Amino acid sequence: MTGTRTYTMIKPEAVEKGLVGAILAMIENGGFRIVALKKTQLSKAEAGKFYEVHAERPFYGELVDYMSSGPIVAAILEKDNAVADFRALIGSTDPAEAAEGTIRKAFAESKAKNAVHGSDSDENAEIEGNFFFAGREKY
Ligand code: FUP
Repeated sequence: MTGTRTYTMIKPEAVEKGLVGAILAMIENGGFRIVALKKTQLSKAEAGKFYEVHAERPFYGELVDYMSSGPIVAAILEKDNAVADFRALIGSTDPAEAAEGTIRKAFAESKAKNAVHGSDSDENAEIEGNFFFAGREKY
């Protein structure tokens, strides 16, 4: 069975550039229902924990610094086949490779500053959503 929820973050550079409304519009127009939504900022320790799976990658330190550098907008989204459909909507990690019509094609600056995060599995969607939201914040 494919899961119905995924987790996303609008990353610091996109929040700074005033793209929250435009990105949420693309998400809703893509057929996703917003289950939970908040603006917050990750501490370095929280960003480190969130991206723990990438700890051995050469870009980990920069990724943690960047993701804790300013506020983000966190959301849980709902749709049939949410994880795969949302990754299709956001496009490739590298905006140079992202397809026309995707959020990263429209708004990402680089592989690191790529506008949005999208969970890569149902299991991670649940872990990531629970990292940011309590039960009473999900509707
Ligand atoms: P994605 O799932 O598309 O967000 O991409 P990855 O899981 O491969 O990477 C996680 C995050 O690491 C990306 F959002 C941005 C960052 N990253 C870099 O900073 N440099 C790279 O070369 C690859 C990824």
